Amino acid sequence: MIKKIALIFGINGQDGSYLLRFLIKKKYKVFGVIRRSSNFNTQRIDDVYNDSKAKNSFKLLYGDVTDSLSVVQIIQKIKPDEIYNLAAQSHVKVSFEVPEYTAQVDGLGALRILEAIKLLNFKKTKFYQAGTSEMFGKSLPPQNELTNFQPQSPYAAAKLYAHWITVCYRESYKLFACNGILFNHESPLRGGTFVTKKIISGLCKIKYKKQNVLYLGNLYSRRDWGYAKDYVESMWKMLQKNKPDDYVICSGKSYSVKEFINMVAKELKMNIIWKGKGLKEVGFFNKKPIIKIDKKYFRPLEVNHLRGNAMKARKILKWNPKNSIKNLIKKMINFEKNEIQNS
Ligand code: NAP
Ligand code: F7E
Repeated sequence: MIKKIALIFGINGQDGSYLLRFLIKKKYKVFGVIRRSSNFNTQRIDDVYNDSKAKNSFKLLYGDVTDSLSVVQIIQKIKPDEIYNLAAQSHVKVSFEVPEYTAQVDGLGALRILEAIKLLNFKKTKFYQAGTSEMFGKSLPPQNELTNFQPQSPYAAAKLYAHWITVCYRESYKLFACNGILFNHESPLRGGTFVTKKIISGLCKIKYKKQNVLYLGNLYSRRDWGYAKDYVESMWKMLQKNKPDDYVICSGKSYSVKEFINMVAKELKMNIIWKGKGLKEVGFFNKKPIIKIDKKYFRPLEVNHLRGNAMKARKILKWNPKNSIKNLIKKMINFEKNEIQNS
């Protein structure tokens, strides 16, 4: 049987790791692009890489979406059936500090891949672009494919360029190119500076006396959180349709950061008492202040409320998230407890 070939940019990130596992189960041969780093950066995929059963199904290559030549050469060599562009500087707050770099990677990165597919005349290669609910910015919820984009950060503006250049190449050159507009999705493999992982890791460490205080920023923004493993399936589903299109992927429910903290605390059987307001708001556990606000975690502009409507994906892709936020929290807590026990 001839295996389909997938190429993933951003393979060692959270989503890359779940997508790799998903595609290997679907019997793909997967090539992943990693950047050279001064230390090992493949922890999320090492188990698959070292698994002898996956040996002939998974290869890593060095490359970078800011380097057009490496992008063209890799695509020319691999001749992929499907390309997933997950590569990004994906932290919204950090994008205010490195806006030009973020535009290079998150905006022009997509253009470089699309241009390579066009130049090589790889008409059969399908392309997935990792778009984001951040592009909706200050548009009010519920957000769907018809909602106006009003980006509120350099990250969102860069991703919006990638979104429209994907549409442009689809319509101009008839490429099979799709935008997934994914709302926040989390997992045990989420990077430690994103709020869900930071909260779960912080509260677990506080419970087991490995940390005293957790410092956070805005507790009142609301997000529509889902489980990354469910969301990567939608990426693949988009590329299996007869026609390329754009889809919102979300759970349809939103919670504030403070509500998320309270859900995690409940699961950990920690009763948090909140006192004070604004920068003076504090969360107490057993009379000790364990959550404090630090203004360094606030952004110059905030996206206040994201809550999506995934009706189109449900109908056309037959995609449905399998895990509730409660399941997600349980999985993340279990992972964190194991990490603490093994440390
Ligand atoms: P992530 O964990 O931050 O992973 C990003 C990946 O991109 C990493 O593998 C990173 O490699 C790679 N990368 C960064 N710069 C690169 C470059 N110049 N060339 C090649 N690779 C590069 O992000 P994620 O949560 O998995 O998200 C995957 C994608 O979906 C991202 O594009 C993100 O913006 C988007 N997205 C995420 C969410 C979410 O809630 N998770 C929601 C909507 C959209 P290094 O390890 O070398 O840095
Ligand atoms: O922030 C607030 C913060 O950084 C969520 C990325 O995957 O999803 C992610 O972007 C909310 C924000 O995610 C802290 O102000 C409070 O309102 O976890 P986050 P994000 O900015 O929503 C989208 C869809 C993406 O595409 C992105 O790639 O939490 N918040 N206190 C905090 N956030 C952080 N990071 N750290 C805090 O201490």
